[in-house]
Amino acid sequence: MKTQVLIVGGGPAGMLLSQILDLNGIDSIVIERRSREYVLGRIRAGVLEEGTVKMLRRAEVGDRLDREGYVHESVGIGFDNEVHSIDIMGCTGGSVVTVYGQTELTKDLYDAREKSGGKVLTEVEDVQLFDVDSESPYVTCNYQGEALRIDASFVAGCDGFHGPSRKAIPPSHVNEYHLSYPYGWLGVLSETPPVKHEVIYTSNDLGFALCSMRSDSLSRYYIQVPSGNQAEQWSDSAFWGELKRRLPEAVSRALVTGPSIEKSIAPLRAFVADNLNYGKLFLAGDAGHIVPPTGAKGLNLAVSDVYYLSNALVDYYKTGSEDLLSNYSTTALNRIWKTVRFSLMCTRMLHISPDSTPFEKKIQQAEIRYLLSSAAAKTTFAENYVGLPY
Ligand code: RFL
Ligand code: PHB
Repeated sequence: MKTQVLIVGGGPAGMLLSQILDLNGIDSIVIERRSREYVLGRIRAGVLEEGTVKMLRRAEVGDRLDREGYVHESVGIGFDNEVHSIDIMGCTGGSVVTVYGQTELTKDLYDAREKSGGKVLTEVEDVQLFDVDSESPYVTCNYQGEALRIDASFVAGCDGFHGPSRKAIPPSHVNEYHLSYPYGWLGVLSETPPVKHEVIYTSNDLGFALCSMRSDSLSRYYIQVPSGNQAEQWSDSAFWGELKRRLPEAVSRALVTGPSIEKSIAPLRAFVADNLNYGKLFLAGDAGHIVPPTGAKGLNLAVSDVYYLSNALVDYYKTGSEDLLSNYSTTALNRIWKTVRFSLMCTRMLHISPDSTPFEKKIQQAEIRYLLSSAAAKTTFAENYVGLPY
């Protein structure tokens, strides 16, 4: 098989890239390790930046999002037994975020690719990348029991943190930066109405808690738990009890609980591969970086990477110029590092770290009080939360 752009990974980054390339007359093949059902069943992100929404509309997959997504003009910070609202729309002069599940967004992308006859091969095994630093890169894999070779002009590595693409860059060509936290997020999805039409990030001495939603009848909640905890250790009643203890009392009282329909633990960590390009290989999304979920940036960063990469590929095929492609890594990393900074800042400000000193705890509280009392600090927070421009 042969294509212009071979895309490894059919998550949001890979599928969005393939959709935008198609709209610009560029041929691509997506190869995905999992089944479509598996990919669409992964409960993950929920908060979309304004730039992400614009990109999805530009990719002609914004209709359902515009109909069903929930526009949020503010975000809540639970602190000192109260919810303090930050008016993100007012602070930014009109920007908002949209709550729309990653599962829905990915479904829209799979449906759009299917409708236009896109080549998306799922349940592909043993993907290996070859000669990515030459003019003729290719990938081999097993598909439906047969060995397959796909030749391409470019390879887009959109295969998440554990995929093979990043490993095709020799260690001498990339610096990797890692940070891990001694805690994770235990997340529960439940068929209950959201406690408030606002995402609430709560800091409490017992640990961080987050109230979010997917629809009027579907809620998503998280609590900070120590690393090493397993989701099975947490019964539904233990989860709800702990969540209620951490939320401001008025929120706890209003919380409607019910059986969990999904429960999982995500470890918190940050990672950046400080070079997203090697020869004809370009990394985008979680393949190149991971942020802790505080601030809701992972999926949004995947989309801004795709913005830069798709522009560069379209420009190459329209004009023959490789300028944008050569600058892709530097351009994307500029925004990535600033967004990692914000995610780390939110994580540090809102979580209880088992090894923080009493002095550090006081500073952490002062940081939250400063945020809630300063118009300048709120504006800085809001500007990052709605997404830095690209
Ligand atoms: P994905 O979604 O991991 O997709 C990569 C795809 O590559 C496939 N793959 C392979 N395919 C072929 N061959 C191989 N050898 C392969 N190995 C892997 C995988 O099966 C997969 O389908 O990466 P992508 O596309 O870069 O998208 C990134 C986002 O999924 C991720 O950043 C977000 O989910 C992070 N995230 C959040 N981001 C936000 O912007 N807002 C949020 O509110 C938010 N909340 C979250 C989150 C992530 C979480 N977890 C579980 C880590 C909440 C949580 C709990
Ligand atoms: C979610 O709705 O899953 C969500 C919301 C905000 C975050 C992370 C996840 O920061």
